[in-house]
Amino acid sequence: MNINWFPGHMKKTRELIQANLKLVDLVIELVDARIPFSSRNPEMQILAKGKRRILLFNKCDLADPQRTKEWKEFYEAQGETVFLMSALSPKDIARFMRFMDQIGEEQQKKKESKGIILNQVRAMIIGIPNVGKSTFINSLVGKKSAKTGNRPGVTKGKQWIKLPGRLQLLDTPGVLWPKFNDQRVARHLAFTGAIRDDIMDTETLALRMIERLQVVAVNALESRYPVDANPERPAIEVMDDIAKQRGCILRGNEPDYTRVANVILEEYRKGKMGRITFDRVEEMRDENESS
Ligand SMILES: Nc1nc2c(ncn2[C@@H]2O[C@H](COP(=O)(O)OP(=O)(O)O)[C@@H](O)[C@H]2O)c(=O)[nH]1
Ligand SMILES: [Mg+2]
Repeated sequence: MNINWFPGHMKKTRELIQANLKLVDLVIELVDARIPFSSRNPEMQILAKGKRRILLFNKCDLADPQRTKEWKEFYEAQGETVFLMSALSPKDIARFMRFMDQIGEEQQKKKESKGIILNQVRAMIIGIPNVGKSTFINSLVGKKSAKTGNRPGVTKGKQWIKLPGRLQLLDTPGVLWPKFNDQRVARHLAFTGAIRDDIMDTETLALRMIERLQVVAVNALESRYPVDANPERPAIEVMDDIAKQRGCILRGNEPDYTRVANVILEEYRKGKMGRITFDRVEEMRDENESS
């Protein structure tokens, strides 16, 4: 299975992000905690050069906490500021707001030392499709904030959301295109639903996902269905067993691959298999070193 997907608007997107970057002090880059490597567009680091950046791991409620910790340490060792959360958790949103107050104060102190008074910190949110940008913005907006509307000196049509404290947020997030030279990254994006299913063969995708789950989450697979998901077993046998388990059977007793594939993909994406992370620090680190 080869996943090739090149959005036509890449250049335009890049230009839009660059224009918006000029308006902000801070970039909040969202990644999916289940794929903290695959959901990150490396071009972001180049685009946002010189800006204060926060790397926000979203959907932590769906990710394996141990793997999340490893990825956090991995990025922190590279000098990134990492914040872990779920955009659906009001507690996490409150914690994020307190964190932003801290960042606001830091930024202010930096500017004060240069003789500039900073009343506000302007931020923009960036991330690939489906990472939770809109959900996050909606959760932040809640009741306590209001849109400030157009402001003089700001590109026409830009809306700022005033949050408690010093933070102002650009209401339109920057949508990054996913980046994949590598088929593993592409598959991990597809497993989590970051790439639309209809651009590839769902049955093959589910089969690849089983293969990966046999490595990263064999227990989850075995207790969900239950099947023998021993990594030594061919994924297709595991898939056949799941089809039987779920009654996804066609006339003539053949497995209904289309149906079982949808069951598997949907149950993973809804978190019904448990908290599973596909990206592994040790693998991605090896890849970085070999490239
Ligand atoms: N479990 C979970 N789901 C989330 C979280 N954040 C967003 N989602 C879901 O992910 C999907 C995509 O979110 P959306 O905000 O539309 O992503 P966007 O394309 O980046 O704006 C939606 O179904 C959200 O409900 C999260 O932290 N945890
Ligand atoms: Mg959105």
